[in-house]
Amino acid sequence: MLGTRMFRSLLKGQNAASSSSFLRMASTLTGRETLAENDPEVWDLVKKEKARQLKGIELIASENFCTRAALEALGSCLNNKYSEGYPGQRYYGGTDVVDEIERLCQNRGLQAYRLSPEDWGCNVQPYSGSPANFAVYTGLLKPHDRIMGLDLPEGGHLTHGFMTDTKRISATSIYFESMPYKLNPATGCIDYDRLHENAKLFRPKMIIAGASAYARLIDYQRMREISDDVNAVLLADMAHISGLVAADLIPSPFDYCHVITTTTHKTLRGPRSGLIFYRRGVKSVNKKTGKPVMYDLEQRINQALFPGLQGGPHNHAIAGVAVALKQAMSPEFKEYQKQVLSNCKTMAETLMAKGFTLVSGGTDNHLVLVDLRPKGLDGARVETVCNYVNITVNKNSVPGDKSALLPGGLRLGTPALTSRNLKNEDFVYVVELIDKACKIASEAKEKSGKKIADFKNLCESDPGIIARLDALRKEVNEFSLKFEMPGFDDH
Ligand code: DSN
Repeated sequence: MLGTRMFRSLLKGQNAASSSSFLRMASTLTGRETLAENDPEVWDLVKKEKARQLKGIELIASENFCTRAALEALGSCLNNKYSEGYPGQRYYGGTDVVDEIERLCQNRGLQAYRLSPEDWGCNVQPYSGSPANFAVYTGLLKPHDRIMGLDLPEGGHLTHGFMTDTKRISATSIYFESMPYKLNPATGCIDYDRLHENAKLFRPKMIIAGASAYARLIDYQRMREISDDVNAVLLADMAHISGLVAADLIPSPFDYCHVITTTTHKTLRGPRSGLIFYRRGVKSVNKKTGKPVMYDLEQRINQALFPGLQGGPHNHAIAGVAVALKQAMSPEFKEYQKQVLSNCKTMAETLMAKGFTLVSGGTDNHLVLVDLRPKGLDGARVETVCNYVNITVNKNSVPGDKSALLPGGLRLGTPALTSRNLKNEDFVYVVELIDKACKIASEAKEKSGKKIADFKNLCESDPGIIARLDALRKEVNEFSLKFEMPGFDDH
């Protein structure tokens, strides 16, 4: 953990490793040199990024600050080991230890979500969420089978089948036929009735329940009813909310879905990786014979992942995920996730009190989606101003947007700052800072006109705007540096 003190020493020490030590080490490399000694250029960039994270306000809803313990596993000798295959069935020697690690991670994955190994299995090898999703599609679908996912501009994810009128963008829309489902424009929530109607016409083989910019809870029971009605597999991509599900604070996709994927670095707060959970055991009973019909998801998904799509598992990431999953079973983690939700409610209420419009009118999870259009603003301009003042956010499309390049919304999440121990009153102040950034954006827009390029130029050249940006950045930095950050002291 570190705050202002370490930040100052980071800034002072930025060029500490001399070029002569670099040359000496380069000619007699033992492999035991520090990064600072061996590659000061990369070391300085790492420290620069650490300083950016420390002095900034991190509001990207999918980001978090991984713990030091999990990062230690990630930076360990486990990086060195090849182990294609699965525990007990590898293509290389020397895999006894990584077998233990992978089994430990699998078991912790099941425990963290309160699953029995008779009913569920867990593949811990996906390199991240997109490869996890693609492995599920590859294992369970034939090329050109049909899928339905929440449309990307309405809060879905690229890998849920995104395509435009003119182009198939995601490989999931190239290799499979995708039809999106949408939000109800009146409520900003998923339109389950329309999804059901369209599913009956489109007859998808798979329906995907999951989102990357949706502030409400998903009705998995309803989605399962729709999936059963059209005989589709129900996949939940819980990447954004997997920490909240582990903490048992929101409805669990495990109650209704056949397969569940997740990344491990968002609300779950582990290193970057992915997990796939699949049902196993008895699927149904054959009415004629009375014999049990078993799920066949395990073999199909495991084979699709390896050897179908991936090579050697990232054993260092798997170990880091195991550490994060153990943390996710602790009472502290539950308290952390409660605070993530509470902070998000405070952020939503404070934004609305300041006249901001939220898609769906609020939040039930870790993020809010702000519709900036009623304020005469857009996500691109506000993101630009926020960037100048070290508030990290992302522009996001909101329902009804015409342009993907100039979307009307802003996505804001609480997981990362809550890991720095910000509480409700701190989020009231964070909203003050966002509001100030929006006011600067409004003024700069008025002065610069329609083009976003002119807006950026003005932010870099207008003395009045620059002075306001500088003042706000100072306020942001002074506030952020009060809070410690998980991870290593200096990198
Ligand atoms: N890039 C992630 C997000 O920001 O939601 C999704 O993969």
